[in-house]
Amino acid sequence: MVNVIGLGYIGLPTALMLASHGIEVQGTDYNKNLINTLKEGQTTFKEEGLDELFSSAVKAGILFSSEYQVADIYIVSVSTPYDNVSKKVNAKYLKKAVECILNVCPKGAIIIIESTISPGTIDRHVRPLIKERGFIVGSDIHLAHAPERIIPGNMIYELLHNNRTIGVDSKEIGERVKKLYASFCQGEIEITDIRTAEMTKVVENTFRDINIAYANELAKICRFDNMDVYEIIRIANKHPRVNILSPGPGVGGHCISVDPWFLVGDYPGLANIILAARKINDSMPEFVLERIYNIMQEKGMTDVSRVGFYGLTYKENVDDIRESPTLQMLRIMEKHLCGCSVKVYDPFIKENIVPNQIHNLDQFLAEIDLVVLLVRHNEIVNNIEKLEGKIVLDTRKICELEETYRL
Ligand code: SAJ
Repeated sequence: MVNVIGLGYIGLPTALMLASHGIEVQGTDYNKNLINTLKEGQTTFKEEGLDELFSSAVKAGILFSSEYQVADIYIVSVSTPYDNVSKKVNAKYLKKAVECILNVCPKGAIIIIESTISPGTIDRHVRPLIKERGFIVGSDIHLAHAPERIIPGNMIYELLHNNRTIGVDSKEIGERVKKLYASFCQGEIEITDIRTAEMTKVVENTFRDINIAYANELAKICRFDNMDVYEIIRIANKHPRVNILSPGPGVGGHCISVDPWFLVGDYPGLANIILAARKINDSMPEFVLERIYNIMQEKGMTDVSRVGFYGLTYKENVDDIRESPTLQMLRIMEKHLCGCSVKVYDPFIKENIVPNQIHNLDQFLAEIDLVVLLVRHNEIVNNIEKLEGKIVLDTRKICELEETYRL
């Protein structure tokens, strides 16, 4: 039996996928509301194909509980934030989960950490914890690190098809963990040591952060010297070895905006490009606010309440708002203007989470003159003609209408 600990954006789909492929699974989360929602037959976030996967896992007998279970294998998928000051990984949730597992697990159990962690986290935080409790790693308890690579918006497809990495101390445990993931994963499964697996995951997300930062820096240079960054990227990408990503209002989500900080925290003085990239991406919400200010001046607009932010999530077609550029912009405005009267709308966010939030696109557009497109949701791509007559600041290159300003 497999006990999946932490039923968030990664743990839940993983638990459902295993259960749908014939593995006996119990899902555990300390959040009792979340467990109740799942027990009532509802999923806790939106993702294409998740509801169907949920039904199939329930039919297959998956169980949910806030208690840790006696199991042969544990998959830990809890949050691993970074410490704001030291920038190092904050392993408190991970350690708590491992401690709770040690309270119930039988000898010989395998603990697989899926949460993203910086290189050395298992050596520094998990092994000592197990030792302190009188267990021997490698005989009483086995450890593995199997970081997840799925992308929100295409999670179910990627769970099935992505290649995976498994870090372990011994080949035998590697093969057992590989067999578990191979129950559903059609990608290649690479077995390596734990530190390499830890580093590889962080390196992948850092690679993307640096590449996005390059696009964002180009956007700033092109704005300064009045060039079209999108046209330049489009043409540069015709080169067989150039593939520049898209500039945007910032890098949100709980992965790319977090993981590179682990390297900055652990290797200060060495992680220079990585730190610069983080700073560039973190500066983008402020850059967008400056664009708004300049456009308002140019148009003689003075009333901030006639400005609307379209999109609250960190990216298109997901309902995840963690570290979202829009929230960062709202926070900056709150701080500097002691309150913020811009209107906000996102088709994926039904509850009120910020002031002046509107829940209908037509009403939102009726109440504003300047619309700032911050997320490329399909809804706006398919309804672009509704923006006719508005002043548009498009941070995602969605809109080709006249009166469209870009980053
Ligand atoms: N973004 C841009 N320009 C781009 C691409 C992205 O501004 O050209 C922005 C997005 O709008 C968003 C942020 O970057 O705010 C991150 O979005 P994303 O789609 O690049 O990535 P995530 O955070 O949704 O998922 C990433 C993925 N990592 C990589 O592609 C290397 C995913 O495969 C990982 O599993 C995930 O992090 C994770 O959980 O670690």
